[in-house]
Amino acid sequence: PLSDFGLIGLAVMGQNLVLNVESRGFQVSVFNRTTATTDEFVGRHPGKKLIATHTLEDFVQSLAKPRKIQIMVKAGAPVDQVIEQLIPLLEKDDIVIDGGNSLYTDTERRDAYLAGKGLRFIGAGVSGGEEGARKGPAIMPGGPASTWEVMKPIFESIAAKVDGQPCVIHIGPGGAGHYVKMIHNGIEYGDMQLICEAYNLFKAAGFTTDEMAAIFNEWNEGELQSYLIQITGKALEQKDPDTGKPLVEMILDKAGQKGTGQWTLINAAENAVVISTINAAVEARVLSSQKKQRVIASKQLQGPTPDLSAEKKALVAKVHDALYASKVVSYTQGFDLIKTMGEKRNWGLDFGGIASIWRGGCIIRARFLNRITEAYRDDPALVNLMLAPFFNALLNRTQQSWREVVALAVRNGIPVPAFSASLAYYDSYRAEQLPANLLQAQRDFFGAHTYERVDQPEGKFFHTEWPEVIG
Ligand code: NBP
Repeated sequence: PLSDFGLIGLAVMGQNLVLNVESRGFQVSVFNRTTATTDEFVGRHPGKKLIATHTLEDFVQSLAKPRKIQIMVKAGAPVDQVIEQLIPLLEKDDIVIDGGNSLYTDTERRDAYLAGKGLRFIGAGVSGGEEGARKGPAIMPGGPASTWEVMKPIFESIAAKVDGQPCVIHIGPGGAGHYVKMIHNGIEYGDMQLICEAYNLFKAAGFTTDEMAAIFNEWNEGELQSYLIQITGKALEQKDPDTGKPLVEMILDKAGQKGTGQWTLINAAENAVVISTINAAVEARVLSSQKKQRVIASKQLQGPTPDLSAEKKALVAKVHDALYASKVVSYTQGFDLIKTMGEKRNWGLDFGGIASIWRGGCIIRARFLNRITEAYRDDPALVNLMLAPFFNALLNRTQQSWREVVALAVRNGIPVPAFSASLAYYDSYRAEQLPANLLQAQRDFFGAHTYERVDQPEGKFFHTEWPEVIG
């Protein structure tokens, strides 16, 4: 019989997705540029409903119509190359799905291009890494609603399930799915950095790695319950087989990145949306990668000798609050960006739905996402997540500890870029008065940019003839 689904690109993600789809009762045809990989993969799974193909022609011919073909190759030019090779082999209404981490503007371009050829296209963000792909990822598909309806049974059956709900919804048209996946990755950067800052403070306060593992394991039982907290506890427990030391202490402090965090920053800048927590997280990775410079600077640039020993006992609860509050700020900013772009592009996004599909399968899955869903269900027009009753109360409850943690870190010369950027956002957002009055004076001074007055209606602009400055 002909296959229900086809997948091109049998690397980590592709192989695991194929096994997932097959396990839900579908027959899957597979193709990989390097055909030995195809044979090796299918050979490793005897008895499964997998069809190995060695040419794209055979691959396409092995699929039931309308064909459903998911591309799972390296993002960028390889996706275009595969699409070009497929086009002459496909027929009207066949569906091509790009499940890689494609830039949403590439997805918009491909969507329009394929539509012009009578083909249907879905750009779907897939999160969850290897394990998610195999057992159930969160899927963020973008494209025409009518195409989503065709793909829905397969996507819903392979997605992660939380409270019986599949972690997939139709995000919106065109690039909306890949866009939301990009923001998901930005938020993931923020979550990871916040956890690392907590770890760094605990380390400076003299906690052993095992003690820290116990803290994160305990946090994972409470409000902060999340996949990233869970794996942090497990990672801290891991011992290096060669030295017997905690493995994390043997890992070089140089972080890599693949670009989705930077894409998020660029998009935020284009839309004038503040995402300072994610920004701090991306920049923290950049500075971490400059290890050689940091080693030199550590011998020249002075700071205090950290001494957090007196704070050790109280620190755990305070850092917990600082982490939670900062995380709320990070999601507030992420959703602000999603909302801004969604409105600009008329994507008709369901913010509560987006938070709810992130509860399972994906890297940022967390208990507290339920609260975001509730906030948007209660008030779909919510302007800023921090003002939703639950988060408002949470921030009021945690802000004192949060400040104490940031102050302690600053006094001890311990960098907490994401904690402090989040707090600065909180304090700026809640400030009735900011010093931008002086800023407007400066702008009017040197550039005659004009200003509004506190005693005059909004939208009325004034200019002052400032004194001339010489020299
Ligand atoms: P990679 O991103 O490492 O891509 C490897 C695959 O791309 C191989 O099948 C390779 O074929 C194929 N490929 C390349 Br490279 N250039 C090609 C070309 N010009 N034509 C045809 N095939 C080509 O694989 P991955 O890590 O499984 O990720 C796949 C996608 O999923 C990426 O977009 C990634 O960003 C995204 N993603 C990954 C993860 C993760 O945890 N790894 C999570 C979420 C999303 P070959 O075998 O012949 O070299």
